[in-house]
Amino acid sequence: MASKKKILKKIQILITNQFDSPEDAFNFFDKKGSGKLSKTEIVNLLKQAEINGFIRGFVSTKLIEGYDKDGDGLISWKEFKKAVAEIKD
Ligand SMILES: [Ca+2]
Repeated sequence: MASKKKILKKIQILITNQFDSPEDAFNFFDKKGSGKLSKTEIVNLLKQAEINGFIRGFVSTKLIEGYDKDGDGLISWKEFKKAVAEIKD
């Protein structure tokens, strides 16, 4: 299984290479325009980041567990921004 580090690197590359800013990436994947990313929307992000299909579900669950600070099961823009900053480190 791909390491957490490799997965986060792929996400970072996606955001850096395909979008002008993390905000652009967030808005692109927030298909419903709810201001929050659902598990399904995060799975789409992982697909775009070329994360193996077999682990996308698991990885999205782990990402939500790690970055959903208010515990609503969704990743808000604020939480996303913080996650992107942490990934960069
Ligand atoms: Ca949240």
